[in-house]
Amino acid sequence: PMYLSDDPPTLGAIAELFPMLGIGGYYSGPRFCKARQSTAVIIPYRDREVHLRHWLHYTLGTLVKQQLEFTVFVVEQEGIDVFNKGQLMNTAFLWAQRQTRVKFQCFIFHDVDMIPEIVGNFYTCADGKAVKHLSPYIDKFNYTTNKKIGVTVGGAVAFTEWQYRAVNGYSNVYWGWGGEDDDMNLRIKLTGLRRIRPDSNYGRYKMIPHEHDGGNPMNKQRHKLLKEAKMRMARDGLGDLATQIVAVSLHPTHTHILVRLNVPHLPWL
Ligand code: UD2
Ligand code: MN
Repeated sequence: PMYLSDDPPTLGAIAELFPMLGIGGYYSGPRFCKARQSTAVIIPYRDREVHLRHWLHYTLGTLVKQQLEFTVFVVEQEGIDVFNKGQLMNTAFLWAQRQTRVKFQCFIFHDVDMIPEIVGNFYTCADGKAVKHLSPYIDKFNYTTNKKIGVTVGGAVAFTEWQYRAVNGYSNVYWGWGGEDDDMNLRIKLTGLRRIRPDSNYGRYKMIPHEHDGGNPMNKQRHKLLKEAKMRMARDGLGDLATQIVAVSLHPTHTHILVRLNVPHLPWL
């Protein structure tokens, strides 16, 4: 098991630990060879600074050791309205594709509180129709997976550009906690893709213990939304995303994207 301190290094101190990263946290890969894949790690975020410091402190070194070309994108929802993880993911995916000089082949959607424990769990994508769920074995669940726990593709999941476009990205309609990961799992199946996982020696993660966030109340409509997922899939996602990028800042360890969402009236709140 892994024990984390209450006070991880500051962002400035972490930057000093990783001088090999360029502007915006871009790592061009090992010096004497070319990385096979270029990976964008996309982290939905709001008000979890201590988790982000832990994540960067532990994971940047892992990514460098894996000899990838990569950038970490932290995509933050502006304001205090209900959180919408799917819309943040979609926004960051489109931005990473359109606005940067790097051609990313692999997009990894990653909770800020999930710390990979094994350096050899590669942050790369699989070929063809296999979507890679990187994080099936979690300390909180004693590193076991079973149907009761119900982790589908939550935590950390890797798509090639083609795969992510084929599923039309995440659904945009899940506000608050829950459902968007199960909806994505369904999209993967309905699109004819399959889900693969590293074995239990590799896909191991620590989930930093936390309470439910105030701005992310449990979505009481999530089961209902999931029932209509199939019907919605073709239009709901990358295709009908309507978000605004407010600011992008290039930090020494990561690229930060601040996003404004159109928040509807949510009767269940
Ligand atoms: C599970 C899933 C997660 C997601 C969620 C339901 C696993 C391992 N994780 O995590 O992927 O599907 O259920 O929505 O299965 N966040 C913020 N600020 C907030 C709220 C959320 O930064 O105020 C981000 C952050 O990256 C966090 C992620 O959203 O890790 C998921 O939220 P959570 O950690 O509260 O949900 P959890 O742990 O139940
Ligand atoms: Mn969590």
